[in-house]
Amino acid sequence: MKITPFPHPVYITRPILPRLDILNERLSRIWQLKCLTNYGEQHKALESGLQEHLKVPYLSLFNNGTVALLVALRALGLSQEVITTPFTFPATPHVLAWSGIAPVFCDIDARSMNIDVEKIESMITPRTTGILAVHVFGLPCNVEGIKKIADRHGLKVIYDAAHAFGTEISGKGIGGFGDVTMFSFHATKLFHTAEGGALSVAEDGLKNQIDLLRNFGIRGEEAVLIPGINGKMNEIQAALGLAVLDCIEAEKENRKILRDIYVSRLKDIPGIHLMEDPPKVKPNYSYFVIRISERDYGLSRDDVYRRFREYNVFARKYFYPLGSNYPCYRTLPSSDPVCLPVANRVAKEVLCLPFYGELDPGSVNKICDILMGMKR
Ligand code: T4K
Repeated sequence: MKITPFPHPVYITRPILPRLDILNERLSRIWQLKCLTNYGEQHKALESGLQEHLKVPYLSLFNNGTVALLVALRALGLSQEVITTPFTFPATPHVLAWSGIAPVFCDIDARSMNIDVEKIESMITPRTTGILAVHVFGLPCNVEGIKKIADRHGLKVIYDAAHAFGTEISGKGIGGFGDVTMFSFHATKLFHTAEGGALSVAEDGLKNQIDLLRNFGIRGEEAVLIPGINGKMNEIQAALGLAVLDCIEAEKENRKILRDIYVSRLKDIPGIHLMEDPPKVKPNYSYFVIRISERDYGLSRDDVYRRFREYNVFARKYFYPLGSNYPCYRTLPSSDPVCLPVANRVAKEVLCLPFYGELDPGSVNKICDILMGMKR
């Protein structure tokens, strides 16, 4: 049977939109108080609500995840070289470059697509000050392995958990590992504030330093202690976040249903590989990712991506191109593709399929039909 294209574009994601009347109640309160930013009551409520939801000791909200990462690097005093992954969104290596730090790209693990712990140690030099690892697609890095290496060499660890809102390892929130963890609350993320982010840390001293950096280094009305930046989340973002937070559990339940359909339809197709949840990990259902082996499937990832577009399906090649192949980083010694064989292969195989709670099961089945029909 001929499959017809979707009548409207089907995107990789759509943001959770809370009921307008619920959001309006919060907006009315902001209008009443005329406090639009600089830590009002919405901000306070979201900061403590998320601290509890994410099971982290301390949390600071930010206007986006990228500024949060910049502040994390500054708060930990990182400099010279930081080891990171090339398989990530541009923000990860860019915050290093913006901070005058050289990104040193380490290859990734073929299964998890996260930084390969076995390869980190060989990249450490006297100039290395830290590790910036990414919990790609919401599944955790080998946090124990990274901790051992960091402790052995006196390195700081920052996790980019932009994708990992709500992921847990053995009941512990993902933001409880490393020195600092960054969350992104961009509209494309599971939880969002349109634009926004947060840092979680284990110690109150570091939280105070982060909060100082987030607000220009200002302490009180008459003291500016350090060169800070403007990283503040405003009241309207925070109000949206509070309304979205109430929708998160229902969103995850819907996504689980969709994921189960994808898995049951795609798991036995030769050449299509699905991500598996590692043991002891509570997944957050942030992305549905397939990897396509051209040799076994008969079509390349790029073929599949193009064919999907003919059906109005806008799958995404996260993360292609690799950070190490951007013109601004490809001359770095660690960017040599010979040193990054897994990342270079994986970046040509991955495809993120449409995945959000509002997507109906019929559409997911149709996306699977399209994928399976491509080979005929
Ligand atoms: N680290 C990692 C690992 C990250 O993935 C990110 C962000 C960061 C750091 C930085 O955090 P932030 O500073 O952003 O807080 C999107 C996001 O723009 C980006 O924030 C995100 N990662 C990345 C994974 O995805 P694009 O270029 O794919 O976005 P865009 O505009 O093409 O959106 C994708 C689809 O989502 C659209 O086709 C339709 C849908 N969409 C998007 C938006 C913005 C909507 O339905 N509504 C919307 O408002 O990067």
